Amino acid sequence: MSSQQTNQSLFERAQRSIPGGVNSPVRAFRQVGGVPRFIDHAQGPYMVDAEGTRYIDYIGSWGPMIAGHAHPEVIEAVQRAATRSLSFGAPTADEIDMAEAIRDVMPAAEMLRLVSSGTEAAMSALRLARGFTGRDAIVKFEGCYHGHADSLLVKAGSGLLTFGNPSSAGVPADVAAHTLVLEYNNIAQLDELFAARGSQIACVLVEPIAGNMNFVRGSAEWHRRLRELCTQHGTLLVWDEVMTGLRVALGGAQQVYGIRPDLVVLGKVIGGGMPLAAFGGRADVMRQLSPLGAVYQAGTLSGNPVAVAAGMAQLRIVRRPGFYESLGAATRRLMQGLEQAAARHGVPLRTDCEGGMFGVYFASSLPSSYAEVARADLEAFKAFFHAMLARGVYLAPSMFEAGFVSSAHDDEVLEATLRAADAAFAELAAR
Ligand code: HOZ
Repeated sequence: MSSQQTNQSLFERAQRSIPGGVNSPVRAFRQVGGVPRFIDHAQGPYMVDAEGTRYIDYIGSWGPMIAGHAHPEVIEAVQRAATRSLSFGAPTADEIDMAEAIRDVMPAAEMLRLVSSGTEAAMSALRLARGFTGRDAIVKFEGCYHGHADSLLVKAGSGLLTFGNPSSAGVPADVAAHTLVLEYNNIAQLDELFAARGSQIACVLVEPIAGNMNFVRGSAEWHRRLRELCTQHGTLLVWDEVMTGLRVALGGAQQVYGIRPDLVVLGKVIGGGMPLAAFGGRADVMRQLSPLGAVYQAGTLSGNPVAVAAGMAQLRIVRRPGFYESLGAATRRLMQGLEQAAARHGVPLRTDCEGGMFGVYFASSLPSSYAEVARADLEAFKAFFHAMLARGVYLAPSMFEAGFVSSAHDDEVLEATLRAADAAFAELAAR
C-alpha cells in the first residue's frame, strides 16, 4: 500500500477514468454521501480499505460471500482450477456436477444453464419464457430488481393495465411497452391483471423475498395466488433467486415458501464470489434452448472452470449439516440486538431476516411494498450508516439494499457490531 493512497485520493483519481468513480452505481455512496471505501483485501467477516482501516462487512459482495471472505477451501479450489487454465470454451465434468448439485438442493431446477451474471441469467430466462409461450408481455413488480436488461428497467405505466415506461435513458419505449409493473404483495392487482390479460403474459418475474428495495417478504398468500394464476393462464412463474438462492435457506425461498416456480434465476452464492450465475427450471421449458430448441443463448465464459470451482467449493461448505441453522441464528441475534439497542435510545427501528439475509428499516412497521420502504426515515438511515462506518461496521450504503451475514460472523463479531450500534443509536438520539 502506498502511503499516499487514501480513499479520497483514490476516489478523485477514479472519477477521472471511471464514470462516477465506480463500476456499479450503488458503490458511489450517492444516497448516503461521503467517500466510498476502496477495498484492498478482505478476510472472513472483515474488509480492509486502502488506508488500512478494517470494517465488519455486512454486504458480503452483495450476497455471494456466505462463508466469509477468502475462505481457505474456496481459495484452494480456485488456485487448483487456475493451474488447469482459466477458460476452455468447451464443456467440463465440473459443470455437470454443478447442475446436479443445484438440482439436489432446488428440485425446480430440473435442468440448468450457467452464465456469468444475474443480469444475463434474468435476461435469458425472459427470452426463454417468451420463446416457450409465444407471448411478448411480461410482468414484474415495483421495487424488484432483476439486473439491467432493457425489458427490466421499466416502471409502471399510467394505469394498472397499461404497459410500462423505461426507468433508464437508453431503453426504447417499444421494448418497455411489453413490461407490466404491479405493486409487490398486492393480490387484487394480480387478479385484475390476469382477468384482463392473462392469455398475453409470457411470464411473471419476481424476487420471492425482495432484496433490492431493502428486504421485503412476499406474503405466502400473495405467492400462492400468483402460482395459481400463472398455472391457470399458461404463464411461466420465474423466481429470481439471485439473492435468496442458497442464502435464505439451502433450497432458497422455494424451500421457505414450499412453492415451485417454472423457472429460477440464480447467481451470487452459487459462484462463491466469482462471476457465475444460472437459470434453470422445468425440463420441457429448458429444452427450448439452443442447441435443442429455437431460443438462442450463448456465452464464451459461461460455465467458466475457475468460477465453477469456486462455486462448488462454497456449495460443499454450505451443504454441511447445521450451516443454515447457525447462520439464521446469528442473523436473528443481530436483528434482535439492533432492535433492542434502538429501543434503548428511543429510535424507531424494525428489522426482518431469513437465513443470512436481513433488512433494517427506520420505521415503526415492516414494509410490504416499495412505497412503504420509501417512506422510511432516510435521514436517520444516513446518520446511522455513517455512525456505524466510523465505528468500523460497513453496511449497504443505501436504504434500498438488503444486508448479508456470513458464517464467519461469530459471536465476537456480532457483539462488536452491537456495541457500535448502541453508540450509533445514542448519537442519532442526540441529533
Ligand atoms: N446490484 C447490486 C445491488 N443490489 C449492486 C452490485 C454491486 O455494486 O456490486
